[in-house]
Amino acid sequence: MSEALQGTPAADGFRMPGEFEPHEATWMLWPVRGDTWRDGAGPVQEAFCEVAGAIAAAEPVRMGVPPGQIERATAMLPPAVEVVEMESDDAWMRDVGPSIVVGEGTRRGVDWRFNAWGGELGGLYDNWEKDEEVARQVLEFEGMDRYRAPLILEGGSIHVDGEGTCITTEECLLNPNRNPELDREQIERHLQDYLGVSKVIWLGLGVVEDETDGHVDDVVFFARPGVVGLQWCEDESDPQHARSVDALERLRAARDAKGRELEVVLLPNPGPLYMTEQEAAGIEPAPGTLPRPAGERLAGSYANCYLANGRVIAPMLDERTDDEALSVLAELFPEREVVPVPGREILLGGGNVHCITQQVPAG
Ligand code: KQY
Repeated sequence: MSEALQGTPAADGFRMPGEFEPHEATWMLWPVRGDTWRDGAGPVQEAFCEVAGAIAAAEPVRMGVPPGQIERATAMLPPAVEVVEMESDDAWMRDVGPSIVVGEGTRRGVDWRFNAWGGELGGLYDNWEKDEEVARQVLEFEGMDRYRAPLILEGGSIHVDGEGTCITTEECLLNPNRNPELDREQIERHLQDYLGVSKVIWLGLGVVEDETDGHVDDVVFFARPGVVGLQWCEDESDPQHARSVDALERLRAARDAKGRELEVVLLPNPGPLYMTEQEAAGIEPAPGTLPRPAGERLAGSYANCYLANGRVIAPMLDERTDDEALSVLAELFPEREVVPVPGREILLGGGNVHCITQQVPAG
């Protein structure tokens, strides 16, 4: 196992690029858990193949697959997707993969600590040993040196603009189930040190019933420096409305690291969406993992899209709002092709396209 570097990315002159900057590749993990995914994970594997294919048309995709699934994954995935043997506890590469930072002529990775979204205080499964090893293995595969960050953090809880700004939520990063020994200032300091940012914009709550405790990647994303897309709930009777209003007010009041105001583009809110009886019946409950009962509200969001080279991979979630979401994204990204992919099966596991991908920025 490779030794972690001493020091921090910021002190060594590294920064995390925005997702909208050019990529060398994208990493994903193959879903298998019957207590997260219904019907033995078959339907969601199809959905992962569609996402992987949509990205692979634009840049290389590497899929981490456990040994017992190599044959099946290879048969199902588009041939352009590289299958890499890798164990994981579930399939959320955004959260368990490395945040890759770039410096003068080289790239390195940040390997965050992980506790399955809350450990003993609301974590989603009780054993995450394999997930803890994913970032290191990805970085070894890429031949990149590794910083081991002292912070428990999932990649879906931060977004950066590559020019010194990070957006996150208080609900997640200040949650006592992540880093209870650290206060807001200390957490900001770690974000500065490990992401190479100088400004942190704090939103309040994430989306309603988000099992990750309010990941920012279901709320907002940087389309480019100075411009964000925000999930916006118009319906005042929906508890999501007050959260959207608060997020909009905070974003409008904020200045980024370069002192700019943010332009905020509003995306529609799908649903509200709920787990159906039929979907819930296909999930095999297991002790020590989050139950996924029928009737539960799902944390659907078009903000959980992924920016691949020249493309926006957008989850389709609700036929009442999908077209509007696609037109807003097309207007927001005139230089990219907006590619719709089926989002429902991935949403049943608690996340979406952004949560299952992790970019390797170009060198
Ligand atoms: O980055 C994300 N928002 C990840 C969602 C993880 C869901 C775990 N079941």
